[in-house]
Amino acid sequence: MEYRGVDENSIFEELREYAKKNVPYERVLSSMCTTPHPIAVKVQKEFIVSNLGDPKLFPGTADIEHKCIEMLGSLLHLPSAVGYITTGGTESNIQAMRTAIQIKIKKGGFDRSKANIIIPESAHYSFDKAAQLLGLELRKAATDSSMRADPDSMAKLVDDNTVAMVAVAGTTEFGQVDPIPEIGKLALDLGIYLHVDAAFGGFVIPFLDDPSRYKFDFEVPGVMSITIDPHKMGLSTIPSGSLLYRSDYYLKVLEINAQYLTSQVQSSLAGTRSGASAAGTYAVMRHLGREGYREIVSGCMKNTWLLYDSLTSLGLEPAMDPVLNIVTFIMPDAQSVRRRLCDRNWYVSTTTRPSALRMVVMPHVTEEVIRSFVSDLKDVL
Ligand code: 0PR
Repeated sequence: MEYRGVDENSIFEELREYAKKNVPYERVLSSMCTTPHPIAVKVQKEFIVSNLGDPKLFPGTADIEHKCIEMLGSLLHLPSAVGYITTGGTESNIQAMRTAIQIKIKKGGFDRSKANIIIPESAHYSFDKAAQLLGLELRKAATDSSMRADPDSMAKLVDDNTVAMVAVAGTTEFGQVDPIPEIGKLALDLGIYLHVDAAFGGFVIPFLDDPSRYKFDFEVPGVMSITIDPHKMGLSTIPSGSLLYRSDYYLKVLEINAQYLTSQVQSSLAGTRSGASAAGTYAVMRHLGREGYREIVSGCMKNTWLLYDSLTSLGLEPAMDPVLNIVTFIMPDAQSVRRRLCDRNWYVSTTTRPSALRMVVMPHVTEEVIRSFVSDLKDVL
């Protein structure tokens, strides 16, 4: 830091130069984030001073957070659900695993040094982080030919020291939904905590033409907590994640004494945390309503099939039919295709098993973007 401060205009000029280096979302088919809804951006400024880490100082913002959880709970078939706004899927997943451990400790009769969690091999890498942080053995269950978790494989990995099982509603790579009712039954039979990672799918599945096709939320017996991210398909600003629990008990087991806070206790992982994120999330959910999200998801799915059909017409082979707005095409040299697309300022990602090119059809991936992308992909191939 220099001794003498710099005037505002110069700072803006400097920052705009930096911003120019960033890739505009219209060239990005690899991201689960998108341009946030303008209302989410607009309302944040008014809550920028709010710290939800000390909610008794900001009771109005805390009410907004509760309303967010209530809206999310009703979307996930449990209006009485409890929880809080997090920084994203990673924090929510870590916290869910921490909850499961605390519950197991309360129950007693297990060896903490041998604690393990069972996740499908398709689960997000945030569970690897959770396992490292919390000293958990990570047991990865097989997926079937359509990349869905195999409940039998999960069952085989369970032992007395299993603290949680995880299922995914909208996998990161393929956008697949695990057979959550079957996994829920297994979890109930074995008395194991089940967490559902719907970081991506939570704001997509309820708005599909036939949402009942994929049961993934609190309507499934056995599901104790759910990760659902407003900063992905919820169109809120970064960072906005959320973690919901079936009942208050799960938040209680996380409580840490914090006498110097007005609330005396804290359940969240982050201490000081953004009230602006909660306000932005509240605003966009209230503004769009289910109808608004349905329109957005319907547009994304239409474009998903447009991209799918266009790539099939090029003679490419899909890795699977899209379930959500993620398209994957088999490509042994996916990495090199990705690099060549990058040279043309297109950003896509790849999967490893099978080797495929992966595109996420977020709301900024419009029909026009798809046509221009397909034309460049054709050249590149
Ligand atoms: N769970 C699932 C199923 C996810 O797909 C992700 C993120 C997470 C949890 C973790 O969420 P946070 O990143 O909010 O902590 N999936 C994407 C990924 O890692 C996130 C992403 C978003 C990556 C935008 C790139 C990007 O440009 O691939």
